[in-house]
Amino acid sequence: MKKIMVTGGKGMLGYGIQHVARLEPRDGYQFVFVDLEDGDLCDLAQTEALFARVQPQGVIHLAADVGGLYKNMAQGVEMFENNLLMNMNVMRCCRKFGVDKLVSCLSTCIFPELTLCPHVQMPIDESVIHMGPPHPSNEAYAYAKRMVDVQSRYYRKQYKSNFISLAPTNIFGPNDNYSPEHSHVIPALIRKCDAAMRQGTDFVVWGSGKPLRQFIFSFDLARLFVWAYFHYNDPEPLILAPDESQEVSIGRIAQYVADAFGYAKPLVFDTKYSDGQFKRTVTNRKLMSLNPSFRFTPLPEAIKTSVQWFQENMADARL
Ligand code: GFB
Repeated sequence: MKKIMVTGGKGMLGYGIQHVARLEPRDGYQFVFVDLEDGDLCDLAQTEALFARVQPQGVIHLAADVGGLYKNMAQGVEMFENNLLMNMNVMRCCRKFGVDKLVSCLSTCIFPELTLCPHVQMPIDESVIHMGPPHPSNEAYAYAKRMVDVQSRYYRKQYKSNFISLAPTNIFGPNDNYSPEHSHVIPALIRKCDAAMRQGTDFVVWGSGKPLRQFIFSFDLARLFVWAYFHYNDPEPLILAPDESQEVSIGRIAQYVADAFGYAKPLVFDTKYSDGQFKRTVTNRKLMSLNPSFRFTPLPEAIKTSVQWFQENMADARL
């Protein structure tokens, strides 16, 4: 039985891969989900001990120091250092322990901020990843993640390592991180709308609600990560996002959350909070050329599933 070790296995995307592995088991393969309590990947000795214990043939590396706009603005040092350390140690151990395939995780927030790079056109594709500075709101995280692309390509070039990197757009789904200060927008809105329904208060959306994002449901992304593990072997990163036409405003996504809760009052927008990056439209042209039959879950349905998970699992949720 070949073992595929999933780091960050207890996080949102790890939970999604657990869901997919149950629904669509792969003959001859066993997924092994590990998390911080199994070893701190920022520490090389603990990372080596984890690899020695699991002896994986494959790795899907999801563990990261991540967060939404406001965490990125407040903790750039930790997000830069922790992600560099984890990615460095995982790649070193993949080579040392003879891992056949490594899948690492980038993000579409790491691509050039177009208002700073007039030479880069929208929609963004995989070829422009290093062609200009990222948006200032998550610059530290973005540069740490860009090094995953560089490190993967040089392991492939120098040691023939089959290391790939995938760049999802904004992810949401069950078992997300719902902490008010550090979470991404959709789990933050879910937590806030739940509180507004319970307390009869206003559902307050931070910022103007005007910025635009492409959101990907964690269960769809998990299927794409497993597909890429078995079918994608290029050195270039691969963007994983729904079509550009699925780009929505923060205000629209907040309304989907309100609808899922049955919250009937008007949304309130608190513009003293930063909007962050206005727009980062990416194309999924390369993904759809390689996996043309893939279908994304419609956004309102995915939001409803995520809200329902929160309502049913609030006691265990990361608040
Ligand atoms: O997911 P998010 O925090 O980060 O979304 P980014 C920020 C947008 O949602 C801003 C609005 O326009 C916020 O004004 N927003 C509204 C809120 N209410 C809230 C709220 O209660 N909490 C939060 N967090 N936002 C992320 C990166 O950027 O993109 C990640 O920070 C990751 O690292 C992801 O790469 C793909 O979408 O701006």
